[in-house]
Amino acid sequence: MPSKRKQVRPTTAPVARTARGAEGDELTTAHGLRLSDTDHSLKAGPRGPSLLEDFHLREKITHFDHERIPERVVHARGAAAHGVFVANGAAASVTKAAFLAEAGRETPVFTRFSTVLGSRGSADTVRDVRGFAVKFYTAEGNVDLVGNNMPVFFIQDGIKFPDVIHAGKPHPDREIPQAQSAHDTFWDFVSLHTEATHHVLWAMSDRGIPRSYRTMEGFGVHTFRLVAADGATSLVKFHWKPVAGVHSLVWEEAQLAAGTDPDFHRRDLADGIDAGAFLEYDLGIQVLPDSAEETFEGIDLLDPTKIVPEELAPVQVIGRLTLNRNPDNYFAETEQVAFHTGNLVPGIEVTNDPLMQARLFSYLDTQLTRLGGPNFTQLPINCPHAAVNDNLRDGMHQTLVHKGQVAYLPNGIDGDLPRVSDQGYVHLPREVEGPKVRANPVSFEDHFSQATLFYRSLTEVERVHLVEAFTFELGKCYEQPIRERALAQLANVDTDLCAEVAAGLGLKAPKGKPAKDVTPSPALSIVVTEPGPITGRVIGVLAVPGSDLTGIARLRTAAKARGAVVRVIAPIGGILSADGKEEIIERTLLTTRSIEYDAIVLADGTGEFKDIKSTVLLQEAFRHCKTIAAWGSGEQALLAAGVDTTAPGIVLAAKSTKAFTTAVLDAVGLHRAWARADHVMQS
Ligand code: HDE
Repeated sequence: MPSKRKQVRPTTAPVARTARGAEGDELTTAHGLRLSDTDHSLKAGPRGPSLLEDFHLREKITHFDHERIPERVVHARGAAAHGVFVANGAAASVTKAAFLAEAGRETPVFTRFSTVLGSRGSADTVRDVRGFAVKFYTAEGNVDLVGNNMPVFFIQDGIKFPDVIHAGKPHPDREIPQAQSAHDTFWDFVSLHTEATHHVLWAMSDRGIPRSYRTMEGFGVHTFRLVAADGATSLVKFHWKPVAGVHSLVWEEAQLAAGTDPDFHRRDLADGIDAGAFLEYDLGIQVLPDSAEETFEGIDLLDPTKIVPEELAPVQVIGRLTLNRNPDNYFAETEQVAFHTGNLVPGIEVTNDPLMQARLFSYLDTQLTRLGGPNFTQLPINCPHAAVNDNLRDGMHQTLVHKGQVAYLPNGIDGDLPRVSDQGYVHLPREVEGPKVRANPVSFEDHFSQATLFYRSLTEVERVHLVEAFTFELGKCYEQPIRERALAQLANVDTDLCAEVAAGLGLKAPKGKPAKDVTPSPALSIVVTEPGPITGRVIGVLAVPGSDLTGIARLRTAAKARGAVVRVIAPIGGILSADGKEEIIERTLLTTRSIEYDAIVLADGTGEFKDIKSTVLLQEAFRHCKTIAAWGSGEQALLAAGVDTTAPGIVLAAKSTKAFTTAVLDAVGLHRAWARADHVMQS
């Protein structure tokens, strides 16, 4: 007997939708009444008061008054993209979840990147953790991998989350500073709460200021349990590895960008996708044996302040994520997407990591307030692509018109449908025992050894950045005892690190007991020595009337072939033309800053040109160790701007040739000429 149960969407108006999603071309009220005027309120005479009777005025203003929903408590500032995940089959031995295991299976995804501390309108490039949340619309239901760009977290137990967030958010009395950790309450908390040490080192490292979402790693943070088809289980850590490599900004650049282009990361994401330079990440897993102790090489896998170094357990790639479509509407998609760590399918389970356990409660709970009730799964961006057949009914914003009489089980009226499935999610039976306590395992007490491991795994230039970041942040604190406590914490990480930060603050370095036998993990460093992909990178070419337009076109073609773009910068706007060729001027010295470019190239013809703004542009690019290049008379302009053309990362040529463009693009592929950092300090 066919089921009488049906879930149908409300009948849509019998009018075709236009490209912008509207029904027809005529303006109507929300109730479909066509309007003849939307610019004048109904008044008692042209100079008279407005009339309460004006239903259009009231509807228009009332709807406007309610346009905002509560922003996310954390991760309010975000940007997102649609894409696809394609599994390569390598996970088949460890999980029965088809979207991960089946070679070639394509799963649509929606990925939202975010900062943690700032409000929705805050700047993208602040020093902070980045969220990396992926919703997989699998055939078995939605799976959310709600990760960050750092593999560890500030706290070991979710009950501390309100504490760390309250400490990091602006001070409650004046609501400053916005989207910053460089303030007293943050450092007060993390210096007292030493389990945050490892994470604080990550946040103060270059990972806290990514170049773009494209060049950012992602981590599941917690250990998950995968279940294979034969029931065998493994403990795993998830990693997203960006195909474009891991790269960051430098701090001064991040600060400049926060002012000149607060949308730096979301613009880069959207522009890249529009230009066909899609974002790509490999999904990898570290597979660790599922033992009773839940440890690996002495590392407690339930402790979210610990990593498993890749040298001990290699990351095995199980598929690739490609982000290839921008959202059509920020609010409907990016703002309304609702992630939940409990969205799982058979083959993936959570572990007893006490941070993860609290998250399993929090995400569903927060959506009820943020999205105004329990029916947010019906919003298009949250709708599973699998069939939904629940007995959940009514509630705010119910958009389904459920039919029939039955919304319960068991039932005799509707054939006892919907029935439970033999393919359904079964929690793996596992023993749970122990006294009821508010306590952590003893192994959670090691708060420093992995912070030491992280610091000692960095290259010299990364260590310098880390020291500068600590010195900057602590230098912004007003309370001396907080600085001193933070130094005491660093003394237990590394003596040199502590001494250098102390020197920068003008304080005496305290003594500590840093771990001695730490084996560095080179995989933690992000400095590259071979040119990598330059997809999505931006090369600014400074040109003037009379510049060599053929050379610019050659660079553009070569850059485009490698997924990068060239933007022409000139003193004033318009079009440059010579010998029948034209170049549109995309930026003028008034509308640009160095932060927009990964490299700045001076075209032949700029030799006599000198302007304080171009000098600043070049000086900043020089200080930030970006590629600087010139051909022909461009070299003269470089010298006139005070650029040391003998420094590393400066590419010069008499003419624009293929070899020159290749050298420029390869230099961009190194991300930065870090060897120049010494010249910068001396100059
Ligand atoms: Fe979240 N987190 N979180 N978090 N989190 C939220 O959920 C929470 C944690 C992460 O783009 C909220 O929908 C608790 C770790 C991302 O929409 C909220 C704890 C990691 C996003 C919440 C944590 C994350 C969130 C706010 C400690 C990395 C943005 C709005 C137990 C593995 C998702 C929302 C998006 C968002 C709670 C810790 C990642 C309040 C209680 C660890 C990427 O539910």
